[in-house]
Amino acid sequence: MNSLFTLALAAATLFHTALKSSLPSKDATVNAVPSVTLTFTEGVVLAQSAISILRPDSTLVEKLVVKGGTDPAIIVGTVTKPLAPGKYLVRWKTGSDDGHAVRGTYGFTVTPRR
Ligand SMILES: [Cu+2]
Repeated sequence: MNSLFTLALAAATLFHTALKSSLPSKDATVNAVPSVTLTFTEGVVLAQSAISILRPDSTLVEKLVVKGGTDPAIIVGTVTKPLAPGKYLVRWKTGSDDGHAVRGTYGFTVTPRR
């Protein structure tokens, strides 16, 4: 790989979209999770977007139906099955406007309702 190509890759990595915030947020403890909302630093490609909820051992709990909103930087996955108390992972992927795929995983915990 020549150095110019390496530089171009580094620049692309700097400028494509990144996860800015999420609901539930990373490492949050919540009573219920009706949906997962991911907000990115730039617009994302809905057709390349996927959000799943997994157990900590990566067993699939639910692959969410993902929708966009009026803000192209936000995607929302609807959780149809109530989550039992326990620890979970959100695994997401999406596409930047520049064509690069971005992905990530973060954890959250569901506690019993009082
Ligand atoms: Cu990029």
